[in-house]
Amino acid sequence: MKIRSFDEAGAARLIVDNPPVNALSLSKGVVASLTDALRTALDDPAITHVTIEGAGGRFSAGADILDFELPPEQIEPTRELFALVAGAGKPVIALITGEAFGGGLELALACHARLCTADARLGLPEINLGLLPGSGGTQRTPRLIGVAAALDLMLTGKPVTGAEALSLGLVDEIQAVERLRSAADAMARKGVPTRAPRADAVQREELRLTLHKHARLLGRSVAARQIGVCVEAALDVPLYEGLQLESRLFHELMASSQSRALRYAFFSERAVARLPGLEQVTARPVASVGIVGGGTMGSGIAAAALEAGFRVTLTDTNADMRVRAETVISGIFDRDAAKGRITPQQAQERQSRLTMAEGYEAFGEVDLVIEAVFEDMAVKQAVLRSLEDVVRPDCILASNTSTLDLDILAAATADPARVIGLHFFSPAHIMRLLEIVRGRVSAPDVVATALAFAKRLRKVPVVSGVCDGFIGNRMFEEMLRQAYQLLEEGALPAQVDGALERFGMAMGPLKVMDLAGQDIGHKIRQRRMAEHPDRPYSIVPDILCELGRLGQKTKAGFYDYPNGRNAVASDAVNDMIRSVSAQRGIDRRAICDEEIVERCIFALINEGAKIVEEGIAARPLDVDMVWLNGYGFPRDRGGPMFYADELGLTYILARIRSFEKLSEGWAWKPASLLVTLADAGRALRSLDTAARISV
Ligand code: 3H9
Repeated sequence: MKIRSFDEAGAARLIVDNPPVNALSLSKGVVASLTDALRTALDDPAITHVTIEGAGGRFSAGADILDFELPPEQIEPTRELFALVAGAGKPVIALITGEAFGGGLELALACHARLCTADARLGLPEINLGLLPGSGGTQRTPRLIGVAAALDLMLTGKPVTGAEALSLGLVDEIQAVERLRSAADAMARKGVPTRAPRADAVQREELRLTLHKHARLLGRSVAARQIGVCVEAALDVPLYEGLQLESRLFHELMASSQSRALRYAFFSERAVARLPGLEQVTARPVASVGIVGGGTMGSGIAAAALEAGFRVTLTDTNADMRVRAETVISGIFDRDAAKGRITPQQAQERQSRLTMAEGYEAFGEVDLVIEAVFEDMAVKQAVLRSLEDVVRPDCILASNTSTLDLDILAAATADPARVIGLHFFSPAHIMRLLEIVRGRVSAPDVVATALAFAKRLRKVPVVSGVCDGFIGNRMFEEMLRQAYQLLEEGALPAQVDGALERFGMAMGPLKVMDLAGQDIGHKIRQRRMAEHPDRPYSIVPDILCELGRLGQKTKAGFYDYPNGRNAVASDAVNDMIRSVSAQRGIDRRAICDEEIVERCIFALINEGAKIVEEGIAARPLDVDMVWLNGYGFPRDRGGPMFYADELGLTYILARIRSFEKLSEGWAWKPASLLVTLADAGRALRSLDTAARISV
């Protein structure tokens, strides 16, 4: 039963009970049952007022996102329900605990009053799905709390706490959870509060200023612009007309490519942890974690694990490194406390679960050990072998390698089935992506444990098979190859990065290499040249290294960094690039942004398709989640695989074949998977059927 109800003290108590998040589902009958229960209460003369609450300590996470495939008229019952609530002849009061998000908050806004707990979370996150609040939010929120606060709520999508909601005027009272019902009864007896409307002229000025504040977002997000349109209408037209406009724009947005991409991202981020084939596998319990190595990665991983509630033991043979690691970790928690993200007590409690140790003996009872030592096969193999002598037989051994072959690493141990890769991205306590590298013989329950562990760290875990660079770096190498090639053919760094940043990448690839350090790329290229001496490589990045321009750390790379962080175009580098072209006999030509984007992004798509074809990634969505969460691919384009489907595989393939004629044509051999799917008129997304995705 999705709605429970009972009568008490003259009140009808309606409880939304649709686990896990009490979504106001149409297809599961939640909206219909709530409408019936409300009608019954309103028709019953013994009932003086109605309260609505959510079961399990959460009010409602909003509309059921899976319903969004329904035709527009089938979504109407939600709006009809909210109209019934707003127009009820008896007070209807929302009692909010946990989350009231999206349609959940809009239901509460349609009520005549709202009571909530201080720690409840209220928000209108529809923008994160490329939508606007479509059941009254854009009209009722500004009328209740003013346009500035309403726009901030809708454009950031960030929730506010109950206490903040009270100061905004979004709710009427804060109450302890056990007092909510009786306080609502008292309010109904006294009469629900009413508010005076705000002065029009002030509101108009606030609208102008707030839209100006969010100008950058408005430039990119269609939903943001439509939210602005609706909120402006809230100042100009009666509620009824505003609601009609909102409904029309909501349905337009639903069909937009940005919204489809963002909804795909929402479900895919959850689907990555449900790896096909592991459905019946039970994860091993993990309460304590050992970490080997107190460097940047080791410290970051320790901070992430402590934050998630694990007991952590960190070892480093070097006493100075131990001191440094402890300072780095406490610094992370102190900064969080100073910014008000956690209390000083929480910071202390996290730190208290950390034990520093010199040797591996301290790992006797831990459930999982992650080595984060120097990136060298022999060093890492020696660490794993030594660990085997002290840990329990069921303890999982994880390596944080970013480049080494996990199968060779695991082969050095007596039980390779318990070895897995956990490729954290730096800074490890912040970056959401975690590549879980599954060795040829990694045991299924070891993979399932790694996934469950990552979920507890609130990471987006993507399982990758063993290959050079795993999913993310292997694809990035192909993007970089094009970026370097474009430099030699006629583009300059600011143009390459600019085109990709305008496409939506968080940072252009050349700036990424300046941040990572040109010496890292140099090492990888040396390896590649040894593996394939027959292939031509761009020499531009190697000359940078020879010039000592290693990136941000030397204040000079592809760009100059006079203040250490902000990139400024370098005449010296631009001249060097031109002279490389001359030296290689290349007639430099004008290159347009479109060519830059196509070559760099289609290179990702082609390599991503090969990765799926080889089974390195289980599904296209796994590739996409790597790129959204670790490499700054624009979320509103869904990821390289989703974007390929949006453009059409036939088009992508035709362009890839035309690029095959370029000087590095060998790098453009089309993935067989692309050819097969394009020939069959199918999309990459059709391979994602195991995931619960509807776009
Ligand atoms: C809206 O309301 C439109 C209206 O304005 C207009 C209507 C006309 N629907 O995140 P979790 C699933 S738009 C369907 O892992 P947590 C989720 O997929 C909506 N399913 O848990 C997952 O499924 P699975 C505006 C939903 O505790 C499971 O619930 N609302 C929905 O870490 C658990 O989720 C939002 O955008 C949904 N609305 O976080 C809220 N929400 O287990 C989006 C969740 O099969 N949701 N699921 O993978 C959230 O922010 C988080 O899920 C929440 C819980 C904070 C609620």
